[in-house]
Amino acid sequence: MNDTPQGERTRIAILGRCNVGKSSLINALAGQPVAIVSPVRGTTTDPVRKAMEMLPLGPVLFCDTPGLDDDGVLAPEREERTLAELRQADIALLVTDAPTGIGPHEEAILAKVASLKTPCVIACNRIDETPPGADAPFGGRVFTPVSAKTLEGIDDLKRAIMKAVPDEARRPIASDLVKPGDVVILVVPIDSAAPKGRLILPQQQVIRDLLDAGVITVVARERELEGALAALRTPPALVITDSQAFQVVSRIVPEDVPLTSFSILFARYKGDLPELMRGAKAIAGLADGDRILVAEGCTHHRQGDDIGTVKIPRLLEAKTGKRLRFEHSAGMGYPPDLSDYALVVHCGGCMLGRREMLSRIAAARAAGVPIVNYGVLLACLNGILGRASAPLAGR
Ligand SMILES: Nc1nc2c(ncn2[C@@H]2O[C@H](COP(=O)(O)OP(=O)(O)OP(=O)(O)O)[C@@H](O)[C@H]2O)c(=O)[nH]1
Ligand SMILES: [Mg+2]
Repeated sequence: MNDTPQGERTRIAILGRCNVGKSSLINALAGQPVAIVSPVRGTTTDPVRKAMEMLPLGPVLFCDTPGLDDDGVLAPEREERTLAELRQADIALLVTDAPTGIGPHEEAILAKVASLKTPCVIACNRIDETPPGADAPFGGRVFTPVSAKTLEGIDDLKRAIMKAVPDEARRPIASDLVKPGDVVILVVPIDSAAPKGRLILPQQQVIRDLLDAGVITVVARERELEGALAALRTPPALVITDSQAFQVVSRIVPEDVPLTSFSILFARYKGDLPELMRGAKAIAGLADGDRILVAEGCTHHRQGDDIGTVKIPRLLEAKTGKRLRFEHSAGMGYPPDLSDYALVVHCGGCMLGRREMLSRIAAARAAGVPIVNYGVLLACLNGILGRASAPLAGR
């Protein structure tokens, strides 16, 4: 259960004045002490993330943020970090109390949340001390009365959060490409790179997505693919393969059967596939000395033939025949100014939420810089992008 990567979790940013009970509410929602609580104002000094399972919503990532102080100001760098969390959040949870309701600080937060178009849930905490009367200053806004101390209203707050989760956060991965009752074949090579005794997360997610939609899923290695096709009375509605096996699979699957890859499905699920495909077209126009940004969403341990620092630069130079200048960014260190780059190559973003991926893609577009991700770039360089993206055209 703790294996869900951050990028797959519904992100909830908790905002509000100092000492209003934000950290206490996270603990109450989690049912365990995960955040530090104290009567000292300004206890939470930096955003703190906590992953948890909130049934029936599933995996969520709470981000506790420092409160605005009495003047409504934060040290600029702290404010920037809080805003960065808010930009990534699927939902904002604004915490206040009955005496204050929606005061100037809350208004300022709501204005920011509204400008980001983030759904917002308002909690009125400390109802054990001050229950909100009919005249509580909430300006007609809907709020959930709670007490992080007595836990009154916590279940209502969970329901309110659940209702606010945008449909966008529950996007299909492959199920919208087929109909209930259709048969889909997944081609999963079992080689030395496959983890022992299990499937990798994207494969599990696709199977779950198809099962939820009533789609019949057949899983086979590439060696058994011909047998799987022969065993079906009618051709499958779709074949999804690991990209590594695409060439082999492409020769086996008849031309009139739609074929795509896990990476292309996830490029769409996570980002903006048409924009990433436009980005791939820019590869052909690269020139000597062009600056290329290779951006990754996490700071993982790099192995000898690391994809971002070794494989992709090598492949791009080999395919274009140009001397390119590569620069790298990791984690949240995505450069604010992209305008000097000829191309941005981004990782699949498994540690980033879709909102963050889309905002990175939008930043590149705004700077007039083409952007592509690993999956689409590799599909393009291997000459399979056309067939692999055809089943997703217009979706
Ligand atoms: N009576 C009562 N006290 C509460 C409630 N929620 C929080 N508190 C208390 O209020 C104080 C501040 O709570 P925190 O959860 O640390 O508040 P915070 O908003 O995270 O504060 P900062 O991190 O400083 O911004 C603590 O002493 C809590 O025990 C509540 O519902 N009722
Ligand atoms: Mg706190």
